Amino acid sequence: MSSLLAAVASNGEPLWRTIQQPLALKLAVAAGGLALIAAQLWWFLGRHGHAAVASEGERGLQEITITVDGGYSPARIRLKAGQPVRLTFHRLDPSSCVAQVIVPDFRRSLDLPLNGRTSLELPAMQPGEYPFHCGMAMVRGVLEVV
Ligand SMILES: [Cu+2]
Repeated sequence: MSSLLAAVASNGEPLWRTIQQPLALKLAVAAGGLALIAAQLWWFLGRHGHAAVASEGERGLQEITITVDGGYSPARIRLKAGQPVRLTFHRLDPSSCVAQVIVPDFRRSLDLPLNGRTSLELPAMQPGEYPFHCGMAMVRGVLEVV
């Protein structure tokens, strides 16, 4: 390690030197970094608000419209177990990121035309959580079946 610290350029100047920073500044930078990490985890993994409840139609079909604009709204949808589901995605966001939605547990994917409404029917589910996300898994939602 000491040989590294003693490294000098051909002109005799040290290759780098340590700049002393006040401890408070180091702590502030570390705290800022941790806060950003926490915000990122919350954004990608956290629960954002309460679950929206799907409406119930004929023969117990549960229906909900999900607006796709920057994210899924609602992103958390509460459904009843044992009854079929129709999700309608209304895409307003021109970003190609959200042009496709995937429900991995059902091996279903759906292309969402811009400004269109596209429906996906899913069979009755067991209680549990079933995530859905965009083609790159950056925009996320979850079906909360109880
Ligand atoms: Cu995406």
